[in-house]
Amino acid sequence: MGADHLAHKELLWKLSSTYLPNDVGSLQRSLVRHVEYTLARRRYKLDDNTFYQATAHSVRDRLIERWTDTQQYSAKVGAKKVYYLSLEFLIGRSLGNAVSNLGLRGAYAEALRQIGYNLEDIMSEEKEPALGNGGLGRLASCFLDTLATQNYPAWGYGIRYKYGMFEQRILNGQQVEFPDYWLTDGNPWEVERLDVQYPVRLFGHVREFKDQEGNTRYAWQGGEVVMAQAYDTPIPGYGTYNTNNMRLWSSKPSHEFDLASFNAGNYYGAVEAKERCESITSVLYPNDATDEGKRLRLKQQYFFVSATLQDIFRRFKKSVGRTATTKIQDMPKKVAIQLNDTHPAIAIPELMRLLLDVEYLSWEEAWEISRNVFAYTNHTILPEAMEKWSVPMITELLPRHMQIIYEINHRFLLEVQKLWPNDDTRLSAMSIIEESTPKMVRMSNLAVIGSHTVNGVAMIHTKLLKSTLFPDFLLMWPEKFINVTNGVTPRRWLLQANPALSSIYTGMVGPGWVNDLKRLEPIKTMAQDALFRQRWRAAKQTNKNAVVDWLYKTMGIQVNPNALFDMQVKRIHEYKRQLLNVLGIVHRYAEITQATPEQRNQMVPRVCIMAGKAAPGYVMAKNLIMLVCAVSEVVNADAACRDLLKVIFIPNFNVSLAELLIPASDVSQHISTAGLEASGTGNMKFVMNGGLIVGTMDGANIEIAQAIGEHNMFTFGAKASEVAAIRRTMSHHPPKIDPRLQRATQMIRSGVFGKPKDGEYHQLLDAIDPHKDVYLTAQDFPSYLRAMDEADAQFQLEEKWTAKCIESACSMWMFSSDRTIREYAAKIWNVEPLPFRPPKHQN
Ligand code: GPU
Repeated sequence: MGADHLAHKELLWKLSSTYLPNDVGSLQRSLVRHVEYTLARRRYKLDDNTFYQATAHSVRDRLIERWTDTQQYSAKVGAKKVYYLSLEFLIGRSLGNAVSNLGLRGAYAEALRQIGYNLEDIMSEEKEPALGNGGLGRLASCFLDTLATQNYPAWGYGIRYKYGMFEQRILNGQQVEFPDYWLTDGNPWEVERLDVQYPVRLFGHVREFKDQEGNTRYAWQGGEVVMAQAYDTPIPGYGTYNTNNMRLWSSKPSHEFDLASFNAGNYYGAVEAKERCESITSVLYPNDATDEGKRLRLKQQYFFVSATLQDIFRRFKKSVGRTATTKIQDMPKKVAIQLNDTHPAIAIPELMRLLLDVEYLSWEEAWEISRNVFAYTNHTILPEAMEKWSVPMITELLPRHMQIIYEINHRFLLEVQKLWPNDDTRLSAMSIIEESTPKMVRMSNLAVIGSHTVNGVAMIHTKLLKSTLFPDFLLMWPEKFINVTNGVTPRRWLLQANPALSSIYTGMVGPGWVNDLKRLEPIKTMAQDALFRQRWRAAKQTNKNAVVDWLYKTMGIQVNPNALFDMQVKRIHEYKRQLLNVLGIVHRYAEITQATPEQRNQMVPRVCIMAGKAAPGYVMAKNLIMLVCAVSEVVNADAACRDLLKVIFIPNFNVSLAELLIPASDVSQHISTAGLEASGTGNMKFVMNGGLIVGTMDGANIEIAQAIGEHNMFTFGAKASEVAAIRRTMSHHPPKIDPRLQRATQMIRSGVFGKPKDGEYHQLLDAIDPHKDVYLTAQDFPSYLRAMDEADAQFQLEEKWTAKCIESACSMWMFSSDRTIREYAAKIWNVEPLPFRPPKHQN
């Protein structure tokens, strides 16, 4: 190395090694610089949107410093990394999260205020990226926040959909889907890495040949090659320099591809083919916990997995190059890959292919590595959600993978036969291949066989997973199955969403609770303090007032701010039983209209808020939305209800709306048929924000009840252990219908809420006929009403109610994703935190 070179290096280091200043004046200069030079706008007459863009760029500069330093540091150390592979990341807005995690919220607010802007207004200019459906995608984003906050070297990998989750509008009382083109204003949070692109092959054929040692080898050739383009988004931790990376892939045509088709003289055909390439990452499939089995979806999955594994492999091999002692067999010491449900499970045969066909390892060596790299999280036991791909489809699209899957299965079934000779029933249940016409590949079996650990997401879910979904696998590998109960990040769901409550917490115990939720526990005793209860109620009222104002401003609806705010906000699904909620509302409406004025005076006023999207092809879910809207119209217009009952369906539920609504709830509903909601995560957010739950003994509700005390939850309904027997008996001994349910359904059927022409309401109600009440809606109705009445009664005891809320909210530490991720790190990934401390820092 020459002296010149060293001098240049030193100068470069000097020029770049200080962090940007964060005093108010410097922030202002950075904002104005971005307005002038990044956005190329004049300095006067700027709208909020321009200032949003400028603020985002200014914050991004500060993220980038920490991000590149963190990445460089972890590469230097050669630490083991976690890769969280997910087809969905429901990140929500970034600006508020970034300034808060950087500790710069106050400084930016002040910098903006002095030049005539309001940070909150600026923040609401951000278009929310909705690259996920619901709980599964949001969980992935909570995990990324915690991984960064706890200094774990971890990357998220996913797809940069051009169109995210559709925008839901309600037109004529029905859901209508509109495309969500979220990139119209560009995306200041991402960096396009033009130097990170990988070819991804589809279709083609497999060539068999002998290598030098005479072993039979396979090469996948021909077909089409698409390019995967990386886009990186920094994920800042809270109160740490560590900033992780979320890498999302976008598809584009490859040059080879272009030339071949154009040279063939088929201009139109070639352009169409180009469009087809880009279409791979164009749209998020809007199905939540249901599988559509569409070909383009398999292409998406493979495209994403192939690019991701090439990237992980390249990084790993670079690190092998750095230390002479590491070899490819050490991959599991450096790489942990978590499969977020089976959506990325094609990664298992893909890694096998790389190890066999590219690295020339033996099958045994490759399998050993692969199995020690992958772990799989299951998020549902609903049969309709189990991913299956037809053998002919995989054979056409991914011929080599089909071979590898068959080989994995063959070797696996030999093991099964050794354990259980002549047990064909067990063999066919455990096989990756379902012997149907056409044959199907069961992705969940592949994921279990190819992973070292399989986890469920709440205690009851893991139990059911073991007993109903994978009982044979459990016998074979009892230690493979573990539980890791879900959690949510207190940064977004408390600190950002609920400043009123957060400042109470910080005032009581200091700011440390934000990444150590256990510190809230001592506040429980304050439930006995009348003055504290009053402050608590004031915070809740602030949040309720914000919703009242929002409802009036955006929907023109006036509601009573003192009413009990009751919310059910989540994807619309039969198993989540929004229908039970609506029937309860109709019952309440009937009670109000039939009550005397004196009786009305005794009733507790309620605002019933529902929100959530229905998959576009899910008829029952769409009918449900129709019914809610119709009920809302009639009830809200009825003078008898006035202040006593309002029913509101809020369109286009998303992360930002959740941040507004959740802190304002008194009661929220998590009322799935027992055994069917794997965990639920909304339930955790509501209780953390000082709301109480009306819920079934399902998913994480059970563990929440344990943590906060059962007396603090309004539980009802059949237990999971009773469901099967109830279903069995109902066909020949249908239970008597509760007269109140009879009245409610009669009102709906008779047209009190209109008569849609295709009999949509009849369809909904026929499904709860006591003979075939699959989701036990009629069955659970009486106990549901009892729980609701109990909530009403308790709500009137204001002081006691507040005490319940305080006790509950301050007992929620175990539902922080910080606890969840520590468990993943210890039990599954075997990774350690790697805090990065900057060598030089001038603030
Ligand atoms: N979940 Br599978 C989804 O949101 N989407 C899916 O495709 C599948 C599961 C949810 C579960 O329904 C919910 O109970 C759970 O809390 C969440 O995943 C995160 O584990």
